[in-house]
Amino acid sequence: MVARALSVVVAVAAAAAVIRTALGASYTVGAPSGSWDLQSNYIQWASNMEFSVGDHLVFNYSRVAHNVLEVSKADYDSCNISRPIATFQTGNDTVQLAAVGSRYFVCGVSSHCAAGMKVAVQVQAADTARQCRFSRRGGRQRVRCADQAPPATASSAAISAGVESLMGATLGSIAVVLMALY
Ligand SMILES: [Cu+2]
Repeated sequence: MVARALSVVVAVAAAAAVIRTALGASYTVGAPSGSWDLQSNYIQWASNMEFSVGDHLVFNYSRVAHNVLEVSKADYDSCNISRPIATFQTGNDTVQLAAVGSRYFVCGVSSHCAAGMKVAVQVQAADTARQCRFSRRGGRQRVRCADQAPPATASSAAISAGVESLMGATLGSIAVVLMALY
């Protein structure tokens, strides 16, 4: 019974991941337990996430206390803030993840980077990610994977708003279908 419920949850989560990819997801750095601050563990935060091309990061912070510098890997590793690739300092900054590869961000205020205020993200191609479903029957674990569809290209705010309400309905019906199957 528990295993059955779990496999439904996993399947719905996989479906959500697909829709997320098609829309381009928004990730607030440090959320939900924190934001861009001196308390959060960003290595742990990023390890729970999968970033795809088309997603974006949001940095929320007090602009008098912090900023956001995008830097090279070498400068990320050494906390060198003297030659940023880009500087963000509004307190509510959106950074597009437009290409595959690694991105590195640090706080450029005082010694905040050395204190752990730094985050690295690995951005994957949206159309090569796979969704997998795990289930267990008769003591054997089964994994079924399917390739995701390429992401939609249209992404205006108006379209996103419409799709999001549609998304809720779609997820609901997927959950109902799965519960009927099991
Ligand atoms: Cu800071």
